Amino acid sequence: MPTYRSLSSDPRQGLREGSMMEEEWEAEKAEEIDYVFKIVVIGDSAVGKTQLLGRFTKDEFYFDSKSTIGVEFQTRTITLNKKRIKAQIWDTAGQERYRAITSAYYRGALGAMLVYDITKRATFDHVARWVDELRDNADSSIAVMLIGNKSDLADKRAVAAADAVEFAEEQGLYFSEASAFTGDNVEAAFLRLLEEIHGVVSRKALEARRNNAVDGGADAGHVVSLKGTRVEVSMMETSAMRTGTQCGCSS
Ligand SMILES: Nc1nc2c(ncn2[C@@H]2O[C@H](COP(=O)(O)OP(=O)(O)O)[C@@H](O)[C@H]2O)c(=O)[nH]1
Ligand SMILES: [Mg+2]
Repeated sequence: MPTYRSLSSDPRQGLREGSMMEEEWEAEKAEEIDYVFKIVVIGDSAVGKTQLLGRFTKDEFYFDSKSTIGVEFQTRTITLNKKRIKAQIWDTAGQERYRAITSAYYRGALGAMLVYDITKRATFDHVARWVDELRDNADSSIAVMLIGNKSDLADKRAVAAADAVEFAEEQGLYFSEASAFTGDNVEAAFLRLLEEIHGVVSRKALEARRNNAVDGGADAGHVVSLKGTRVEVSMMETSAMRTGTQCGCSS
């Protein structure tokens, strides 16, 4: 059992290592969390993954950020469709070297933010590799949002939004440009991803209930675990495509 620590500002900060799962569970019950959705942030080094995470979870941008600040994940709880959803967002913490990320990082992830830097062409050229990495390591139903970060540096743009749109369409990804620096589109992109995950998980839970009803098992009609991280999702029905460069998320 890995002993990950979170620097999130929630009451579980400072958990004793090893007993985290149990205490998290208690805290989640107290907070009445309906789902915990694990999201991984991936992409080349220095594209702004850590800053995007900071922007979404704390509405902060760290001017003195080091390339690695050693935080494995951060959380933020939001209400979506009347459900309390805790986004547990994992950071690569400097392991972006090709194939250096272990499969444990991807385990149980329901969503991925795949980030490139619009001012660095190579980071976009490597996106296909990251998609392969996801296909090899993550659940096939994982919802993926491609993010062209640093949209505030439009004068240094090296990747046309149209190229990213085309790639996203081919690969069945959602797409948005964003800026961790200004905050532009960051919230919208994360909320869009969380909505997609919620859709997948809800459909999956419904299916499981139907199957139970058909089987007439003792559990018929019983709602399967609503813990997002524990719901097994093996099918992706969502294929709605983003075609604009702006995230069309409704919040
Ligand atoms: N102008 C601008 N700089 C950014 C943005 N996001 C991150 N950066 C900068 O890019 C560098 C790498 O960011 P970081 O989040 O550490 O990248 P990571 O390696 O992908 O986690 C840092 O100097 C950040 O301040 C952004 O949206 N706009
Ligand atoms: Mg980082």
